[in-house]
Amino acid sequence: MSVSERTYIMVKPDGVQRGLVGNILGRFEQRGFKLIALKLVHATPEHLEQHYIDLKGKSFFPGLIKYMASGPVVAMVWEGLDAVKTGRSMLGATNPLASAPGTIRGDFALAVGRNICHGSDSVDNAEKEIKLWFPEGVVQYTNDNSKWIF
Ligand code: RTP
Repeated sequence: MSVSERTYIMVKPDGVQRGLVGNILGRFEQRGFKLIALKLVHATPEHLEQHYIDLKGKSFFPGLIKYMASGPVVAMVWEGLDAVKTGRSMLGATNPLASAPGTIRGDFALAVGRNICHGSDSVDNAEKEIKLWFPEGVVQYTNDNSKWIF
C-alpha cells in the first residue's frame, strides 16, 4: 500500500454509451484520488487482446474482445492511497449480480458480459496496463487547492 500507488481504470463501451462516464469519474474524484491520465480510445482487437492476454483461451474471450472493440472506452489513471484495491472495491464484483449496492457495478449493471468498467487487479498489472494504454506517459503535476478553495 502506497500513497503514490497508481491504478488503471477503464469505462467500457457500454458505460460510455449509457452516459455513465461522468458518474464513474466523479466517484474517483470524490473519493480523493488524483487523475493523472485520461483519454477516449476506440481500441483495436489486437490492443484489447494484449490487455486481456491472461484470459486468452477462456470460452468468453472472443465475445469479450468483440464487446470491448464495439465502441470507444475511457482510459484513465488514478493515483492515491491503496489505489488498486480501493479501485476494485469501488467497481464491485466482476459479476454485477454479486456486486454490492453502492459499487459502480452494483448500481448500474446486471450482466457479467456488460459490466461497464475495468480496474487493475494488482500493482504489477496496473503498471503493465498503464504502459499499454498510455505509452506516451501520464501527466505529472502538484495538487494545490489552497489558491482557490478557502
Ligand atoms: P476486468 O478485468 O474487466 O476488470 O474484470 P475482472 O478482473 O473483474 O474479471 P476477469 O476475470 O479478468 O474478466 C474480465 C472481463 O471478462 C468478462 N467476463 N465475462 N463468464 C463470462 O461471460 C465472463 N467472465 C468474465 C467481464 O467483462 C470481465 O470484466
